[in-house]
Amino acid sequence: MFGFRTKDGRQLCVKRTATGTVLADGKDVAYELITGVTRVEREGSVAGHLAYDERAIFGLDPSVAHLFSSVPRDMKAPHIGYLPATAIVGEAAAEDEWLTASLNDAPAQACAFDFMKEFAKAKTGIVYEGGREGPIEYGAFFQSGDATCGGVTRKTLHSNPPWNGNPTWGSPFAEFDAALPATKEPLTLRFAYGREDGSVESDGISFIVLVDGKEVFNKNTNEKKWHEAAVDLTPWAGQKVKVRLVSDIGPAHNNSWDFAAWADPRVRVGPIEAKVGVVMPGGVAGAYDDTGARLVAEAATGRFVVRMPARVTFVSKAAEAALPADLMDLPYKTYDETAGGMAAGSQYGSGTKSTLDIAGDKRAVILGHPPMNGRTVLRFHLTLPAKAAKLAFATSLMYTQPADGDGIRFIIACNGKELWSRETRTAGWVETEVPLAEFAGQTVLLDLVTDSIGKNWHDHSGWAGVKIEG
Ligand SMILES: [Ca+2]
Ligand SMILES: [Ca+2]
Repeated sequence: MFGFRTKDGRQLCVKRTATGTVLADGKDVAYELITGVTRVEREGSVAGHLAYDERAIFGLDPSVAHLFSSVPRDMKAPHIGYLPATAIVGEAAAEDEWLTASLNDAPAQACAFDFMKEFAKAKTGIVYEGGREGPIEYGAFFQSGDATCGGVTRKTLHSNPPWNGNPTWGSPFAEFDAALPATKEPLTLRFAYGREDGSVESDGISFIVLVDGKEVFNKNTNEKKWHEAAVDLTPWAGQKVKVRLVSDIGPAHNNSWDFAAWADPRVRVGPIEAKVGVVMPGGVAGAYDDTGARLVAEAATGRFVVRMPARVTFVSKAAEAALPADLMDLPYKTYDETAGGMAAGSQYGSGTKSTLDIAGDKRAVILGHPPMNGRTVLRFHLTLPAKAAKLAFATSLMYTQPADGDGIRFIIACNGKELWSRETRTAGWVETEVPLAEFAGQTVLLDLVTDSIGKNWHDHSGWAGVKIEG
């Protein structure tokens, strides 16, 4: 406990409590932070935190200081009304007609092997063409430290492939001797992977996991964002295994700017499914995870079974789009999405209707201009017809970017699942068709997204002729 004196002579004290810290002048609380716990049972709320019931606020990330408020919880607003103690809520947002949230394991969940802690004992090296292995050299590294993807910094093991004087292509790896516990509970390797923000140009990195030489995970990405991953290790329970993480330079063997990061890899003990209850004023018409899978509700409780980690989308009922549907004529909302979350907002006119003239080809558009290190989301809430439909549109930057532009990415996402994207630094209409068949007959959040990739300089852009067609 220690004190501050204010300009008007009052004495404010910071007190540690069981659930965080309080700054107070006697009984007069200036502010209170909740930290170190996932749940508090009391009146009040945490601004922006969407998991609570009448009794408690829950699903709090204990590593984050949450600003507590005496404002009562809004039981009628869309929120997560049930979540098991094994789960916490990351980034979340809601309007009356939808709720999206990132769900992850509570850190207290039992950990059988922590790759970060065991890293000093790991063997690192480079695997070359033909499978030959050598030590870390030629400018390569595989080390522990903070890394940032999509503006979000996490504790990681991160790597760079060999490049300086390397006679052939190769990829860095770290290999761990892990004694997995003999348990009947599921064992799951959990981590997040991504291409670091400092990487200028990369054709992608393949994040590969081998258990005793057997490939159990292989995902290629060139996106500067965290992708959560879960790999089932239950078949190896009770065994001593070699777990190898390979930051592979990709199928084209292009090592350029392959700054690869593995965030918080660990082996979790326990089920990876969580049951999630959601309260929405209009009821829940559809529930999805970010693979596009429809979540099934338990008949008895109405709770949805979610495979963790997941980014989940819940939607209320929406009118069915009559085909062909011109999205310029349908209602939509414009949001800014950054590391700080998602909120209604516009950047340099993003979300407004205008025209773009690209070398004399002038078209009506909805403007897209992302925020710095973020995205503009044009969100349509609608029900797709039962018959398979497709989305047709054209995209362009307003002008070709000069040397200090880092490009833009246009993305189509449906219920949080990315269906299409393209990255560009040059102006020119590109016509695209994206099938929507997998969402036929379903209520969706259809997002037209412009991602700044990093800087939002010269990212003026537009979406033209966006139509849902049969
Ligand atoms: Ca590569
Ligand atoms: Ca940019």
